[in-house]
Amino acid sequence: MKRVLILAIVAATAGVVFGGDSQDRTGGKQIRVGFAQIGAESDWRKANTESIKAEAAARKIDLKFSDAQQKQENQIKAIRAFIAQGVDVIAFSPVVETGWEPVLKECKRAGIPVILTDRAVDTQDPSLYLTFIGADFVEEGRRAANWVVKSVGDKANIAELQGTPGSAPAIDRKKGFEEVLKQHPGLKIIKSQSGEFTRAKGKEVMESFLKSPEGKQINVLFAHNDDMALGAIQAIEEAGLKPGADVKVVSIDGVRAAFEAMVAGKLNCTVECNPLLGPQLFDAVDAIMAKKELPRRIVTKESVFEQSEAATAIKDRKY
Ligand code: GYE
Repeated sequence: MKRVLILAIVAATAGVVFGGDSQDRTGGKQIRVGFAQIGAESDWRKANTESIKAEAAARKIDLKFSDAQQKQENQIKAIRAFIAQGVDVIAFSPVVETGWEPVLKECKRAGIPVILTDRAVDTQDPSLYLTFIGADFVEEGRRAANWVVKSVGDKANIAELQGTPGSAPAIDRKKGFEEVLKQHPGLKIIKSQSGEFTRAKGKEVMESFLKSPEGKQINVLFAHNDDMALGAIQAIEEAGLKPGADVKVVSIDGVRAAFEAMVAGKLNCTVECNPLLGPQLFDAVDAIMAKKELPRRIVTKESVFEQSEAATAIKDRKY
């Protein structure tokens, strides 16, 4: 089995002990946490929401959950509502990287600690949030490119489906992928566009790629998430080509549907990005309530899965 367990939690601050009973530390008062989610654009996101809600329920935390339907303005409104309600901790997954400083300053003025989960923000002011819990997206992009180098070789015409414009995973996955490509001049991205992390858009954009003058040259697809790859796989089939063979497909997330596509021979590789962040998020909330110091960065555990191991690995998938 080629499964490689790559990263463990980086707990930079020594002596941080998480966990415990959340009710005791607040003198019996229930902890109130506001979470501003991005939306439900992908299977990854749905698993992420599920994990957060389930963990809050298990710890008897009063979770105020808001779904922004992909809109930054909705996330900002939700965060302002959490401030007005005086929650103990605010957590959110920022849809894009920029434009958060004003609302984060409002949290700071209100004395409410902020935890970022999944995606990072672009800010020069480190005092605006306590910690960021999530994957290393640049490394995920590198892993996808390394798979291309290893399995396709030094020559390929690559189509790229990017995630939501301006989002941390779209920016960083592209960066990591291109970093590896620089050392292999025969690997060329000949088409690149956003598929907004959804199946429908992934299919639509792949259709237009295949119809373009360069369409016939595409022999590798790199999708920034599994959902877009799954949509694109349909487009490839409808164009009379074999996904997984005529066009090799590598994507990121590691959701169950991606494993099913690998078992069917249509997807070649998925780079795991773990959405099950609920336990780490509420460990951090517990640490804050106990006035313990938190590491600035908490990186999640991730692997890479290839087609040949999909049938065995799918049995252990939790999302
Ligand atoms: O890859 C994608 C989701 O931010 C890591 O967002 C997350 C990404 C994930 O919609 O499927």
